[in-house]
Amino acid sequence: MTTATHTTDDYPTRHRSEESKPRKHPTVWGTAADGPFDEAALDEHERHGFTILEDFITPAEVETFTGELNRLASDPTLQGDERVVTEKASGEVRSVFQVEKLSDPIDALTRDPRVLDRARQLLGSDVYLHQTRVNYMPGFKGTGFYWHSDFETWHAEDGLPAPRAVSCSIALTRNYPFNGGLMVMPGSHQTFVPGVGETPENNHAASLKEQTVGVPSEEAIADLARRCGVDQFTGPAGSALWFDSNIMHASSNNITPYPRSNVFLVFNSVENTPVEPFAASAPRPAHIAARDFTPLH
Ligand code: 6CS
Ligand code: FE
Repeated sequence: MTTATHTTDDYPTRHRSEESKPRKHPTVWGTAADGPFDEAALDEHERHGFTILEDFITPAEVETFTGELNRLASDPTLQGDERVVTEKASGEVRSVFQVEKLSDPIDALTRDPRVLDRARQLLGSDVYLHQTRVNYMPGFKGTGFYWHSDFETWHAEDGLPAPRAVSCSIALTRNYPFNGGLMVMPGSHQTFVPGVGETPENNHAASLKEQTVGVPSEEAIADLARRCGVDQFTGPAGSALWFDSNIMHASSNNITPYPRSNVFLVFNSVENTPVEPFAASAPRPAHIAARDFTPLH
């Protein structure tokens, strides 16, 4: 592991402390001169912790990526593959991780200037993929994701020192308020909320199906909701949500006939590579937490 560029007491973690702490790092590390976001957009992103861009990819690209998701979900050679996570109850495909290694079109998307230039600008450096996944959120039986901060997990279980990572979620189906559209608490990324409880061995085997460890207390969620409110990422297929690694977010179950399928690309700064996990006894597997820090070009 590389040496930490940040001290270990920047963010308390799980069993050591349940007390929320103010964020100690910027949200936006670059400037308007570094990429496509202008100054106003960067200010908004710093303040709210997320940015929604409609028509981010074309309808033809939506069709291509949808075809890739359907191919991955039905590929018999991926049955039982550790990168495929199924729904606890229905057994339907819930997520597929490390998709850039399973789909050339998605691999090309991670290097597309529309995506890569924005990730570099927000993180103020070269970037690599910490994690990629597609979430299917199938109709009728798609189960949601309880309130959490991604960074809390990526700090505690993957060893990321600081919240210098950003996710780009691209909608491949219309995201409605009622089919599991991602809820975010605007501004909540400025507060670090440690998860509650010890981290079991191989927690990811359960947490990627239903996260119960590493989630904040109901008091912390209620306090953040009181201070920040709740907003929601809705919009047509082709829209993109850029969200800070530490923003509190969640999605509800989907009992409608309309799937909510998104591609998630998680970029981490090459100056924020993982050290030893801050709570788990061992790092998670490479298909969830990349070990290849080669900058994307
Ligand atoms: O543990 C993780 O890395 C994953 N879990 C959630 C609920 N969101 C981020 C990520 O996909
Ligand atoms: Fe998440």
